[in-house]
Amino acid sequence: MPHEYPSLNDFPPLKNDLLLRAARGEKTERAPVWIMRQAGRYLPEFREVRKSHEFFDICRTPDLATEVTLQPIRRYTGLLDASIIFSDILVIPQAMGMEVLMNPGPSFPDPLNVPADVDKLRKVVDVEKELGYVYKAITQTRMALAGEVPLIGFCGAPWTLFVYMIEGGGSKTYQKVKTWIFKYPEESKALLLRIADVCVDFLVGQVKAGAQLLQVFDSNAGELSPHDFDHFSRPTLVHISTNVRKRLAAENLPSVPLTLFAKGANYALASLAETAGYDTLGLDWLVDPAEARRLVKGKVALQGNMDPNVLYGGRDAIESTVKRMCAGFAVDGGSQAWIANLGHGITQGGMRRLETGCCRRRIYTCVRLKGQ
Ligand code: 1CP
Repeated sequence: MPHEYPSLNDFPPLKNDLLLRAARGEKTERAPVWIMRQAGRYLPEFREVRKSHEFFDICRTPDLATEVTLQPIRRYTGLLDASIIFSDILVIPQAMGMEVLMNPGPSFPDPLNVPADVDKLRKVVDVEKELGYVYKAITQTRMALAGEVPLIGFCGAPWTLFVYMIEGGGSKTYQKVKTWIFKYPEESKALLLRIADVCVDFLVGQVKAGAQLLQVFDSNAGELSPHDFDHFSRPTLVHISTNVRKRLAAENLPSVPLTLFAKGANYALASLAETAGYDTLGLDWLVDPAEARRLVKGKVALQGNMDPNVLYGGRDAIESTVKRMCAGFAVDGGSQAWIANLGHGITQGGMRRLETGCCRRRIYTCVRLKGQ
């Protein structure tokens, strides 16, 4: 059954728009906070759901996806300023016709070994048909959130998805995927653009279903040299931002803010801010906040960037890191165009409770740690 899209007026009014204002570059009374992978394995209530459901079954069942998306929002009532729909970046390779298992990390039984294997992918991907379950989950979650916080939609960036599709899972050496780009550059670029087109459809569909901000995860960007990033990732990221914006306008959909998290690509911060077409750039912890501000010259908002392992250092380590982040990201001494987050996903043994307040007068953190 095709998903019935709600009209925007059907959704409850948003009570906390800090995230959306910060993403648009506005000055906010404090920095909004959300945490990458906030719905996931560090939460006992998530592990409880996982006991009786396979990972992708949760993604494909809107009631379950809604439930686990809401878990961190309930547990940390008032502390998180955004929710992110529970899904995975690897639903796009699935939609393109590849099998993906989760045991416990992602694995592809039949990865793309040589360019001829691309013929095994669906020629035309009907994103609505393949991923309509994500749209249902988004609509249902946005209703259930009752306007408490905005809902983030997302997808993996083409380069990062291409890595998984060729390596067949996470990789330490990136040898197979590097073989592709250096031996078959034209075939690689063609496949990357095919993936980018699916990303565009998927992101537009998520806005239609109710997503209020979109994030593109290029988690493997840092594996490319600056030159190769310019050839194999950047064009696809620009393709996505340009076409998503065009389609949203043409289909009379909200012009939601776009965030790009290109992990490890801090070498490209200045040029991404200038030309990639995203409102916010997510940062890992390898770049100093004040240096990042200097590089982007006020052209984009910033998100990040605490090393998730600082959470293991205890209250003092967390507090001093948060204070340095607040000071480094501050503009005119205040919180502006900054979304407080980690520099990558929270790990399974990460924090139980994080509260970050950041304003000119007072900075506080209140964090409880949980053992592994
Ligand atoms: O068994 C389980 O429960 C698996 C754990 C898990 C979870 C909770 C995976 C497997 N994916 C997810 C959910 C998920 N993944 C979300 C929604 C939850 C939230 O953010 O609150 C999101 C946004 C992702 C995105 C994702 N998946 C990325 C990009 C972000 C990042 O971490 O860099 C990537 C690279 C993936 C692939 C993936 N899926 C799962 C794992 C363990 C991985 C990474 C594996 C690897 O290191 O290669």
